[in-house]
Amino acid sequence: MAAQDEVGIVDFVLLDEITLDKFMDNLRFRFKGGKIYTYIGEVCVSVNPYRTMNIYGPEQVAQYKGRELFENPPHIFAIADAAHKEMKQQGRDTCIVISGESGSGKTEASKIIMKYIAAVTNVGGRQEVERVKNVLLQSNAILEAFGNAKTNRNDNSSRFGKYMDINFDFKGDPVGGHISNYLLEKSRVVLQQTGERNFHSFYQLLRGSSESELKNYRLSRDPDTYFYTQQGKSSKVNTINDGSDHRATNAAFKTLGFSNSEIDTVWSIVAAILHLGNITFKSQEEATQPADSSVVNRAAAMLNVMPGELSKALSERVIAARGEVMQKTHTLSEAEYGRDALAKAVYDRLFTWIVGKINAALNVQGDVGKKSYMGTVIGVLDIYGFEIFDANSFEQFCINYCNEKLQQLFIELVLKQEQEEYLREGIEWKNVDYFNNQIICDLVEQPHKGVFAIMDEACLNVGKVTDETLLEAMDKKLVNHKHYTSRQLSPMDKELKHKEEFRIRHYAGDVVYNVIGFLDKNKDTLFQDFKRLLYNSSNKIVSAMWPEGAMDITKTTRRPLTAGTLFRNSMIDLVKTLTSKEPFYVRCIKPNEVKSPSLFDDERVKHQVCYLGLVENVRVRRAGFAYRQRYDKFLKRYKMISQFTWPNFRAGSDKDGTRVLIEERKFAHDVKYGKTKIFIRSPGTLFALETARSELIPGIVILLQKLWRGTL
Ligand code: AOV
Ligand code: MG
Repeated sequence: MAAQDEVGIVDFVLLDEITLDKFMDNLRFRFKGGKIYTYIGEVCVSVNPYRTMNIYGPEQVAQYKGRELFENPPHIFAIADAAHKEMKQQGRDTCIVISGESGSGKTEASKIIMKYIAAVTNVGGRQEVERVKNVLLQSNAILEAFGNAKTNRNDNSSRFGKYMDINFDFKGDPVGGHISNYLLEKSRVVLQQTGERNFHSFYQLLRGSSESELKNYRLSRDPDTYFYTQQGKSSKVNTINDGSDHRATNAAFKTLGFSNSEIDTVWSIVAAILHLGNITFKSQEEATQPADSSVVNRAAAMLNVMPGELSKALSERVIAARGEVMQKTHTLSEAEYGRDALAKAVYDRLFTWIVGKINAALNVQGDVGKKSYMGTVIGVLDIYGFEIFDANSFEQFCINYCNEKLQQLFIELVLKQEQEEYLREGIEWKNVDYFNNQIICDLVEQPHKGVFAIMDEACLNVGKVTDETLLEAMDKKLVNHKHYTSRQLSPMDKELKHKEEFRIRHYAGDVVYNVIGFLDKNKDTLFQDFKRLLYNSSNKIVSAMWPEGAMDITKTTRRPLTAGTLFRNSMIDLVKTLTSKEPFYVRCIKPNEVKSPSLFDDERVKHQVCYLGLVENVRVRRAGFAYRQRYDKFLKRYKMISQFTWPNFRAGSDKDGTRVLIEERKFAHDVKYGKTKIFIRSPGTLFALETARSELIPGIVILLQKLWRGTL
């Protein structure tokens, strides 16, 4: 196999010298030449092109369908196909892990993968499979409307993590799926930094609704009218058409089988939140009340609750002390806090409910839904990327921890296990060093000593625990940790300007977090009064979203797990799920900070290449081998190309057979024999074996010319 396609080297493993500079040269050269994909073995490195690329059409689908990675120029289609092929041929669950920082192209990659899978399956045109494919594709429009927002890093930034399993039947056709969503950044509902927006859904509702719809929702069109949609002072984004997106969202709702009243309820809830945000309070003597009852009325109408009840729940709360139930009026700040907590919780619940509905539509149905269904899955992971903002809070902490976990998985599976396998197989091997971020994962998630544990401990303390005392506790426990410091511990550090700040040295860079709000976001409680209010809504859908509103306040209940602990547990589960599958990786890179299709910002890209461990990846891979297979499996596939092994195996072990076959074909220089597996260095050898095999198998006519084009 020649190393070149039209532009540069298609697989970094084939660089003549593996250095950061050479890596960068090739990546830059390819990006400038319009080639956004390059391999490291089976890992696909993708650079965000920031422009529409004409490489995802039917022609390319046909070009990649059923082919081996090395037969075509690098493309994300090839990764999707490899995952599909592996699943179909080996009957193994596979997953595609897409990582990279915010704005690097993960969500786009995940959609391209899903479209490809939809395009290459169901040749038989079965109706149920068509339906499932439609639901899979259309669900993105809904999830992005409600879970994505404009941030200062990305106009369409995922504010939740998504792991999607696609179920396949024995024919390799999608018959269902399941989405797991991770921690939605709900604080955005009530608070946005300058230059950012609330979730797209709010602007879609305002800009996309007809006049009469707006009237029904008692809204006025301008997002600047609403406190929850104007804080970032950037309600219009020129890459986004909220009006047409609104139509797409509604069309997707229809495709997924949401009823009209469900769709109306969804938008009513979004409207209710906008109204809630405009409620202000006035305090008189001991009491605090909404300043303007007409705003309360509107919000109440949208939630189908009694305005008086909403007003009451916003002004006071019921507390239970020693079995007795009492009313306690809010202070002004408690009232404002309650209002925002309500808005966040309502949106969060709505999002969860929507995901639940999508999952119901994706449920494996019909014959394959029966117990006998022995299908396999492809998992696609698209999370929120590593991010650093001017102000970083609990949400960034969770998001960045999530990225640490994925990096750890990559290290574990690609760098560590690969090297361990060489050791195990007795293959001679020069160790490759890399930075192992396990130490940062520990810093965050360790029992007792990790940040989440320290936070939980603080939350358990009734009494005077504040964010400041939380920080003190962290300082005390983490004082000697290399990746942690705070203003208190490093008073001379210029990056730490405020006493509430601490810094974590993440694998992808240093992030300064402000501890204010951490405790509260971790506890994540909502006054019972609100839950009861919503449970009592005359809208059945709203009511069903709040079953715990039926609970009696005097009954002591177990303390629910904190947001941090829930998130940590879900990440640990996620990693387990991913490790149980055969992984494929897409490593996304952001070429510049200004969304330019032509600018390749050397420093920024170099930084990413370094922290993603890509050069180390190449080293491990290169010193290593492009392909390895157990001797028995290898022979099963290739025995027909040697008279020693076909039609009759002339005695000896599978290893012996393999050795004779390889020597006959003159590939001895390119392989090593491990204890149980053969290791083949270059893809070209495998390709030649494949070609020899297909020439011998009648019925499989491969157009050599086409095969050799481009990559050879
Ligand atoms: P992300 O998912 O990695 O960020 P996106 O997938 O949303 O990043 O990509 C950001 C933007 O880059 C998209 O809206 C497109 O404009 C552009 N883009 C990315 N990939 C492509 C592509 N293959 N072709 C054309 N344009 C592309 V975040 O969700 O913020 O971590 O939390
Ligand atoms: Mg995204």
